[in-house]
Amino acid sequence: MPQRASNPTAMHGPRAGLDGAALSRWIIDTCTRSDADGGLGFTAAGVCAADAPPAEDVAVLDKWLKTDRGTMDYMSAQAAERIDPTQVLSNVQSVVMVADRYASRDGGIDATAEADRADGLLRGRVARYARGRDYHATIKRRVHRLADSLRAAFPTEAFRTFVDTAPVLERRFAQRAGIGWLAKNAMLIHPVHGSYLLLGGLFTTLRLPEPPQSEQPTHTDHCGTCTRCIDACPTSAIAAQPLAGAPGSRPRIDGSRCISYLTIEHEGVIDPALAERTGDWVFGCDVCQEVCPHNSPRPGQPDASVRDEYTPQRATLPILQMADWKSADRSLLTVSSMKRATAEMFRRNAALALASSYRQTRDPAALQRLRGMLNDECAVVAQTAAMAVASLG
Ligand code: B12
Ligand code: SF4
Ligand code: SF4
Repeated sequence: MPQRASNPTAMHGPRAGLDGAALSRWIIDTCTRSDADGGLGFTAAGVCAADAPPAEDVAVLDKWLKTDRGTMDYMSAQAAERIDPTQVLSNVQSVVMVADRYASRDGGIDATAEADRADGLLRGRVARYARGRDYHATIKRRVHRLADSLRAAFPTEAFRTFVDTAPVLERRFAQRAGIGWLAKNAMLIHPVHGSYLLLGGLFTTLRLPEPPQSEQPTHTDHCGTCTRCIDACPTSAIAAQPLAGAPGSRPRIDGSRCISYLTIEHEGVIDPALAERTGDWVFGCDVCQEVCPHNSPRPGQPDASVRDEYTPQRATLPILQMADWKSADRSLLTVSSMKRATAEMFRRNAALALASSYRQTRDPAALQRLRGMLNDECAVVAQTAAMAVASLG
């Protein structure tokens, strides 16, 4: 059942004099209480010290920035801030991390996308996180409410909120704050809620003690010997080879091979060896989460709710039409995080999805449309179409 976001009961700030562990508890309780009960309706929340990452994490980030970041130059531009939270907020002491669940456990059975296909149009899939309203706005609005109420109670303290919007290692802080463990597919996984979680939080100069282990447990790694995500990743982006010298057996993600990067972040022509493996994904990719046993249904265990804002509006996009998209067509997507990709990127992604569709179905409409893209006004799209046609032999 979706959780209702409308007509929330007014949220009350912390009572005067509240501090220490009691204040941390008030924050966690307020974040996770439902909107109807005057809370912020997050699936999970936690607090931790705003410490710098340990040396092994810095080594992983360093290696990632050197070899795995592709064209994500914004990541290296703010590397120093990512490993030193005081550069993001001066004198920061603590972090509040929150997580919103955006999809239910479905064991990889994508019923919403399947339902879309009933109209017979050729369709490409959108990753689950981008199917509803833009999570940046959804999470930020509620983290701002928390910051406002704390600011009113502690006017001399400073607060800085973030949802992908500041150079913060969000997964690491979410793990430190007891929300889950960092898994082999790089995702932060909650032992009960799985990995279909989006993160946000705030830095503050307030000192918030971490609640005792009984209330905010540190989750151990529940990946064990499983390698499903590594085996299933279509582009082998999850490097089976762990980083030399790093402790444990965790692999790292080569961001430059990830379909999420290729379809959303990368603006140029995609390496042909990878382009043939993007399948029907036209915005993001969920394969390493679909195969993860922690996202499978658990018979007899009720599934936590997903907020109304994440109700899918577009689980798929019609690729024959998308092949013609101009900037104005993206206005369809302004309330979703899909607005991040340009019209040219959508046309390029449509070309790859048309080729994939033709490989699967031999539908002549897909090949005909792909050939029509050879003269696209954008050189990247035209080159992609040429490469895709050539790959079909
Ligand atoms: C850049 C980025 C991407 C890039 C690179 C992904 C990546 N794996 O790094 C691309 C575009 C590929 C991407 C894809 C996706 N992303 Co993204 N992305 C980010 C962003 C902006 C920065 C991540 C980052 O710092 N990467 C650099 C690596 C090195 O950092 P890291 O993965 O966090 O790893 C740290 C630790 O885990 C540890 N570590 C990692 N590996 C290892 C290995 C060893 C041996 C050791 C010791 C330590 C260690 O060290 C690192 C430094 O502390 C964050 C938001 C943010 N500000 O954090 C969202 C974020 C990570 N993305 C998110 C999502 C939802 C996705 C996708 C699922 C979207 C989709 N469906 O298409 C995919 C998932 C791909 C995947 N399996 O990781 C969510 C993840 C939520 C969650 N439950 O984990 C975030 C947190 C956004 C948010 N606000 O919710 N993303
Ligand atoms: S999101 Fe897709 S391409 Fe990226 S690591 Fe996961 S399975 Fe591989
Ligand atoms: S698929 Fe297996 S190895 Fe990968 S994240 Fe899930 S439990 Fe861990």
